[in-house]
This record gives sequence, structure tokens and C-alpha cells, in this order.
Amino acid sequence: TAGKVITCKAAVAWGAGKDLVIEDVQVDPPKAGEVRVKILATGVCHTDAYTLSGADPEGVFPCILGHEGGGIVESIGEGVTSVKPGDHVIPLYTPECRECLFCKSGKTNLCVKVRATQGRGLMPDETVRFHCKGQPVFHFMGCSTFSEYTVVCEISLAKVNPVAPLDTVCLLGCGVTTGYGAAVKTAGVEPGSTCAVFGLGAVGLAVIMGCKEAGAKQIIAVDINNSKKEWAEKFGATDFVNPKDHPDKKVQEVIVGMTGWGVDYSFECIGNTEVMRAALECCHRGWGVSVVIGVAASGKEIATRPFQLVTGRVWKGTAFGGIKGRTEVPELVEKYLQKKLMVDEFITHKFNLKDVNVAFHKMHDGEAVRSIVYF
Ligand code: NAD
Ligand code: AHE
Ligand code: ZN
Repeated sequence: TAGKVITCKAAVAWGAGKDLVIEDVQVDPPKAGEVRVKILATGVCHTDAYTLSGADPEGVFPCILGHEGGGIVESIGEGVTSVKPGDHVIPLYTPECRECLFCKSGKTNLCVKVRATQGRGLMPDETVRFHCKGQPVFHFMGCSTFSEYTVVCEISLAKVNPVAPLDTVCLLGCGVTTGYGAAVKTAGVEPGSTCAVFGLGAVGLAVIMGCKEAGAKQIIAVDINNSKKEWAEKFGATDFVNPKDHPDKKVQEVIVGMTGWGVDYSFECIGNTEVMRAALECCHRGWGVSVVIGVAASGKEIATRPFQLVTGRVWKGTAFGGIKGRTEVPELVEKYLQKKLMVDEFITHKFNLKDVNVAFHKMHDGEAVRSIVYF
């Protein structure tokens, strides 16, 4: 198949707010610096639903969504040296070129090498590798894992231990890594800390897992869906708060009431700007740190009294948990293989690609933590 166009199945998002349609798509061979990957499985993340909804200012249609995949290298383009056909890989929406200003800084994982074209649904040469019915189809987040075959940049691939099941470790391509990294890396939770985690999807549950590993003594899990209580406890939460049970109080007041002065660390894993405010305001006077993980719709802004910051609270954010993908995702896979990191535990549903829309519905109705879609 190397060097030839491959026709395969993919879920195409034809427009905002529309169900995905399973189509035969043509996938071009990889150009220089690119790799064609056979995707075996992919998770469905809330960000896929966010872009499909039309709220993402970078959303372009038609496109192939999906950014939480696992696959095997089918062929490589000119000059590619870090992976070869047969290698097991996890596509990275936050690549790691190791040579841009950002990669070299050591301060961030936000590589900029291909970010501009990636945000417009294009490969670095400003063209696409997907066609459907003779029409070009855009890429998504440099990954497009809702396709049996995809083309990504070499710098957007983490090469992982082939012993690891790809239909599980694909979740390290986004949700699990993001939440875990937000706790242990972005926040740097210390032993004995108190934490509050808002939103208990895969991202929030992975934050709880990271807080527990870091030795937090109290982890307050917050969700409007009571069925998430048991899930939160499974990953290490010590308390559960449903804001709906406190109609006369702001949730930040409830949490400050439970802790004395507020929590050392809080995390927003929903994408709701009101909750982002609550997460900041439930932080400890003098040093509490709040980490924004959730992605809010175009036009939304966060607000609080500046006094909250004057009195020592810190507002931060994180993309992919601050994890450098090519270096650290393979390490997380090893940690999983050593049974020191939960991943299987996040999976609640498995669907064949033809049922990908059901996976979106199960996420929206709160039934699924993570659905895996396989080909
Ligand atoms: P999810 O849909 O699986 O989970 C969201 C949870 O939030 C649900 O349990 C829901 O009941 C809860 N919730 C909704 N409104 C709430 C409210 N007002 N108060 C309390 N709980 C509420 O989502 P996910 O896949 O875990 O993703 C979570 C968020 O993180 C999304 O915004 C997603 O786009 C974002 N995200 C960001 C990054 C990043 O790198 N920054 C990575 C992955 C996901
Ligand atoms: N196009 C979106 C960007 C949304 C966003 O912040 N995405 C996160 C990853 S979410 C994964 O589920 C991210 O990595 N951000 C850093 C970046 O460079 O995009 C919008 O709203 O504009
Ligand atoms: Zn995601």
C-alpha cells in the first residue's frame, strides 16, 4: 500500500451540529516529514463534541474528528527517521519538535512547529491528505483518528511499547494524560494537599488519580451528576459535592466551608466559565492554585474580583497536562504496563465505527466516561 492512495472507512463531520457520516474516504500517501498510520482504536473526548457543535473558532468542515487514537505505522514519507512501518504509535495533538523556541524553553509542552496549519485543518504544506466524493476533507488537531487510516506529522507521533494494547492506551492520547499531567505536572500537587476537582469525565477522574498518586489528603469531587460519585471514589476522591444539593449556597462557599480556608489546588474539567470562577474562588487564601483544563466556547470569558488574586490565589491553565508527548507518553505507557497507572478503568463503552454517533450521545447524557471506537 505504501506510495498509493488508500480507500478506507472514516466518520466524516460534514457540518456543525450534524451527526457524523461513515464514508469511504481516500487517504493520500504521506509527504516529506509525514507518516500514514492505520488506526486501530480511538477514544471519544468532549473536545470532539465541542468542535462538532460549532462552538470552536478553529472548527472547519467537512473534517475528520478524533484525537485520542492508537495505531500502527503503515508507511513513512521522505526524511522520516523516528518511526518505521509496523511501529505502534499514539498521535499527538500537541507535538514535540524539540527545536522550536517553546520546545527548547523547557518551560512548556506547547510546541509551535505545525500549530498554525494544524489549527486550520491543514498539513504543514497547506494541503490535506483526505478526500471524500472528490472533495477535500480537513484534518482535525493534527490527528483525525476517526479514520481507519490517517496522515500525521512525524513530530506528532509518540512511539510506544508494542506490548501495550492500543485499544486501551489510546486514552493516553488525550483524556488520561491531560488530567493526570494537570495534577502532577501543571499543578504539582504535594503530599498532604487538599484538592477540588470540578467535572468528573475522564479528564476529571484522571486529575483525581494524579492527586491521589501525589499524596493529596483530601480530594473533593464535584459534579451535577450523582452517578459520578462512585466513579470519583474509585479513582481516589475522599468527598463528593453535587452543587444542586446546595441551592442556597455557591459551590465555592460549600468547599471553603469544608476546608477552612479553601483548597490548595482546584481543577476545572468541564469548559464552563462560571465553574472556572468557582474553582478559582474555592482556592486557599495566600497560595491556592486553580488549573483551567476545560475548553470554553468561542466568545466566553472568565471573571473574578482581582482581590482574589491580590490575596494570593493563582489562575493557571494546561494543554495535554503539560506533557511532552514524544518523550513522556511512551513513559506513561510503561507506567501503565507496570500497573502503576490506571487506563482500562476509564473505559465504559466500546463501539464499532458505524456506531460512533452513539458514543457522542452516551457522553452527552453522562452515561459514558470513555467510549472506545474500533475499526
Ligand atoms: P465529559 O463530558 O466526559 O465530562 C464532563 C463532566 O462535567 C460530566 O461528568 C458532567 O456531568 C460534568 N459537568 C457538566 N456541567 C457541570 C457543572 N456545571 N458542574 C459540575 N459538573 C459539571 O468531558 P471530558 O472528556 O472529561 O472533558 C472535560 C473538559 O476538558 C472538556 O471541556 C474538554 O474539551 C476539555 N479537555 C481539555 C484538554 C486540555 O488539554 N486542556 C484535554 C482534554 C479535554
Ligand atoms: N480550537 C480550540 C482550542 C481548544 C483547546 O484549548 N484545545 C486544547 C486541547 S483539548 C483536547 O481535548 C489544547 O491543546 N490547547 C492548546 C492549543 O494549542 O490548541 C479553541 O477553542 O480555539
Ligand atoms: Zn481531548
